[in-house]
Amino acid sequence: PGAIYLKDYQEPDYWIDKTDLSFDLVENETRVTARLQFRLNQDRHNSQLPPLVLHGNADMKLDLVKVDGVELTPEQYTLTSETLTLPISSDRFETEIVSVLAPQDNTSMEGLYKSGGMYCTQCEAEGFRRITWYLDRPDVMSLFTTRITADKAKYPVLLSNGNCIEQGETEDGRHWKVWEDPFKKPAYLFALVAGNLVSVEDTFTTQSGRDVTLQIFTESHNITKCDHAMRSLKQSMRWDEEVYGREYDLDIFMIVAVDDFNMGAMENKGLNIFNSSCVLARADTATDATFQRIEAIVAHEYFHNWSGNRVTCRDWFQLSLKEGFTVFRDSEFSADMNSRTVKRIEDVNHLRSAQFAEDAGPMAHPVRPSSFIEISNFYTLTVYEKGAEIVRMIHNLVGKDGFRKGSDLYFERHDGQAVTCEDFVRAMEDANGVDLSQFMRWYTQAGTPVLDVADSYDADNKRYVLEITQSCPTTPGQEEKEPFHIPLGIGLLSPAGVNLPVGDKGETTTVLEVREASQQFVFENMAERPLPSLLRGFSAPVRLNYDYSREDLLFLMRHDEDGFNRWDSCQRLATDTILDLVRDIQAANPLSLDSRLIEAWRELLEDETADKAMVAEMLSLPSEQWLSEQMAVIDVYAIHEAREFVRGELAKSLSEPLQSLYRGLAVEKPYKPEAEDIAERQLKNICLGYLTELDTPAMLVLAETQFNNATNMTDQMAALSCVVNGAHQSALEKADALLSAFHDQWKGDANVMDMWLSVQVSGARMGSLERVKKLMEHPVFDYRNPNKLRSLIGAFCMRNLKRFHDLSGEGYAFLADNIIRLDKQNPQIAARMLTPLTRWRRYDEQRVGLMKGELERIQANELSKDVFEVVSKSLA
Ligand code: BAL
Ligand code: ZN
Repeated sequence: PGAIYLKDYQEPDYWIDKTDLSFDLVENETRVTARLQFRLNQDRHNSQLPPLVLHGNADMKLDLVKVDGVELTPEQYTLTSETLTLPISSDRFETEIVSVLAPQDNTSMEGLYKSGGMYCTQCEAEGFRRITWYLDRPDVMSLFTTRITADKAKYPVLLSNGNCIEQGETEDGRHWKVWEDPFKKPAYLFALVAGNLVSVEDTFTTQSGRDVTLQIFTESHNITKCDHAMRSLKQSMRWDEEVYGREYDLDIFMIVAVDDFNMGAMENKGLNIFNSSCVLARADTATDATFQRIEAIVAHEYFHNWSGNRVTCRDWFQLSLKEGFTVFRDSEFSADMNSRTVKRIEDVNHLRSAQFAEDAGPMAHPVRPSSFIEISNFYTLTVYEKGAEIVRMIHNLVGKDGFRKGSDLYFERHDGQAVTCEDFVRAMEDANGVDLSQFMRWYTQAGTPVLDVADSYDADNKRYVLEITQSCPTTPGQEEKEPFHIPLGIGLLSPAGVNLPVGDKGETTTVLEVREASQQFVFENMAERPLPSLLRGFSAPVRLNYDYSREDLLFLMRHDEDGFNRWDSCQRLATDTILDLVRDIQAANPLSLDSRLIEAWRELLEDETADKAMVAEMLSLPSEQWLSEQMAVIDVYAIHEAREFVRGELAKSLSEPLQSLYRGLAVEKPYKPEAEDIAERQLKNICLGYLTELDTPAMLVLAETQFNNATNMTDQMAALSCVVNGAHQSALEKADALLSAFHDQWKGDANVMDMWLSVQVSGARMGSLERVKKLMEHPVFDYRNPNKLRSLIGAFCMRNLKRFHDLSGEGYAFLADNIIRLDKQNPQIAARMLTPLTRWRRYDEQRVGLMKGELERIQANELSKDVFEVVSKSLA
């Protein structure tokens, strides 16, 4: 398969003004009749009429083609596996095309397919071409009408985008509905659902006083799990009005929960389709993390109505135009609903441990890629999370009010259009009178920039100087990098711990604009040598090196006014300590834990006035993924051993304060998914995690009691996880007993069973490959369901690093076998699950050989474009 390039972008030859679809849903055979009104794109062609080349897919059968009412014979058109080409003789014409589909056999979960007993669709990015032949590209925006006919008893609910304008019944037990979407949209936003569903309903009154009906549809046994999503939806709608001035534009907004879904959710106009794991929650079935994820994803999909649907992408290279902006929007929403600093810590933690790895691997690509083979492979952390960081940097550069002026101009200027990342940045420039031309490099250059910071102090002249050098590692296809425009938030602390004035108006934080490869920033009138607090709030997605001593880090943990940097200093302290131990393990030295880490943890545990959410974040050790990123050659076993050693030593040394904090927090109260309560549960369960590292029956009883008495899933799952992951030899039996009890309690709940699968394979103690293989035979596992694949195979290969990277190579062979099998069923998921093998160059020689061997074994198969692209780029 070949690549397509951004530089080759051309407008389409024709526009589609109207799209009129009719679905006849019949078991085993669905007929789709598409009547399309075309108009020549005069900007590209004045007189000559090019043939019409429509996108399609080999899985569809073509039953009929008419142009302006005249049926074409097969000699008159050209049909390939990917296109249908029709001769054209007029600059305005209408086509009628009938395609025949087999949704029940569609396991790719792109286009129209069946999930459980219902029909549903997923069209982004290029799924619509599996429903009918079409100009399936986001710059072709059309008005859609959709008629759905199906058996009334089996599919009482028939949904599509927009408003239902007609409905009726036929004599043979079937019924039909016609939906009309008054807004032009690209085909990727089309959606259809037909099923036996129930709904919860609410209303929202917009700022201009219009009433909007809100509905969440689900299978009847899940109807009690929709309240949190509904509350989140209403909060999102209000927030978008208040913060961005954006009002909802249809009379009805629908969300449908489906069990089989490749992504988290999809923002189809007026009819969002959600993976059930991202919408259903009840206190006893979902953890705090799930509640928060639902709040964020409901908001994200809702916000797309403006950032994505009203203003969409010209082409798929611009994906971050809608995704980066919308992730930024949902992240700010979550920050406003919960703790801003904690949200920032969570986002940055994710970015640094996973996106930085992507940026350093063979699939590294700019936030706006310049080429791709399969666009599905570019729904990445780089496009989403780093894309959001770019938008955040603009926000930091132009300020809150400037950003609002820019977004107002962007929405006003481009409403109803398909545009580019330049258009977004230009609106920000024009509204604020700033020049962001150098800043645009963030969209075009891949790789994580590195800032090396050195400082000097001239006591005679009371002058302090920060010397900043930037560089960016090479990435595939990009040897040379030009300097980035980097907003660097900083503060300076006096030796007494005072945050000194550094800004023009005496502010204690200032943003330095780094633009050169090497640049100096001078601070006058510094009575004493200060300690810098650098990259405050993680003001740019870079790696920052400054030679902090451990005393410096402890000092910043205590005195830095920037909450994010207090946490980051704590992380650096733990990272440095663990990496020292890794070196000791490699040198076969005896291990002993730096007492400064113990004392820092003690201080955190004993500080009764501290913000609990912050303490919980600070007590969480850096992940094995993040630690791996710090090593030139990743030593999986040593990282695991060192981190476990630190957990064990902290638990031993701090057993008393841990127990006392735990007991203080273990008070029964009604469950509320609100920031303060979430922080208390999180801190309590972190203490329990450390305590179950102690190989004592009493601590096991503590966890077991919590498991048995829990009235919410957060506490029950945390207790289970502590026993499973903290399980010393003596506790393994107990862990199995709890897993079995949990299974019996929750086996009827698919989303809870996903957690049950993950918890027992993501930690090294219980998560053997044998267990994974055995669970694949368990009745709750379903190879066709992406959530089950992610929860079992994904969790083992991505999180259980010690077992996956076992030197026998069995983990690698297991993943490769499954990629080969899965590629025939669901290429998107197969390509995504391949990620751990793509990092093969980062390991020791033996693992390099084993991982590369498995990639080559995969490559020897006939592959989808999705897997082909990832494998071939990984081996290049
Ligand atoms: N557009 C795909 C799902 C999402 O990012 O909202
Ligand atoms: Zn999105």
